[in-house]
Amino acid sequence: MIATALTIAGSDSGGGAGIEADLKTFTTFGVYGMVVLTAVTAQNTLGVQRSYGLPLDIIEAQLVSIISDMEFKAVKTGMLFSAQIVELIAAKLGEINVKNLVVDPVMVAKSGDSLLEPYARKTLLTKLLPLATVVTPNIPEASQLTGMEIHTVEDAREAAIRLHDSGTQWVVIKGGHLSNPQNAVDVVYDGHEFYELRAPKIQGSTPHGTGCTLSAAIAAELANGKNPLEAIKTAKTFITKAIRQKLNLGHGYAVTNHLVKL
Ligand code: PXL
Repeated sequence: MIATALTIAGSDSGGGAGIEADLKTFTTFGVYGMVVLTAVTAQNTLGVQRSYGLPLDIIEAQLVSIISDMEFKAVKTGMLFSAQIVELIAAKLGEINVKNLVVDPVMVAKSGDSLLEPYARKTLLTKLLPLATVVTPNIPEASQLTGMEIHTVEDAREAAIRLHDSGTQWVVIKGGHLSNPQNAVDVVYDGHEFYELRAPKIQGSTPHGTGCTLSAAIAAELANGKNPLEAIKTAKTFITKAIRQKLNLGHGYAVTNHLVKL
């Protein structure tokens, strides 16, 4: 039997982030991917030109189609666009008592364009995070969700404790934005212990699509039967390579290389 995973996310026409990044990452991990599309962005390496949230009924119909017929071993969520979409997804995933849910609390694109209505942050925290096995905020997202400023690894630990209080089992705070010149330090917390995952900081600017790719890799490894800590560690190794071998395909940002060999 092949491992299977579902991504609930938006489309990035440029293929660096969003559902395109998720499916490519699933494939690299040998996982068969399924999709519930929430939003469409017209996007390239220069930024997001347009963005459109799909009507609730077609989002619900996609979920019902998959849930009523197919098995998936893990789920990840990415761009959810609005509070109403977050509510819908949380209600449906709650009904089926979802297992192995990875929530990437996507808020803004690398270009600074908004991917989630500000009002929806609270819905994410109160409705979706309680269902999550793993949540993977970067520093600005963790800061928005907890209402605290995060500058140091100590701050990130405090934010991880607060996010764990929302009901999520594992918190991964991605340290790429911390002011540590040598290492990218991710803080991982399961409610009992802290783990710090370090990788030497890669020179040059970070490519587009790293967050989607990391969370998709964690979901893929959960689908492959790994425990959360193993899945998180393997995903970190993978994203480090995918950043190092980033691709220059347009006139703006480089994109994450989802096809690197593990
Ligand atoms: O990186 C977050 C993200 C998620 N989903 C879509 C995106 C982006 C970033 O641009 O476009 C569709």
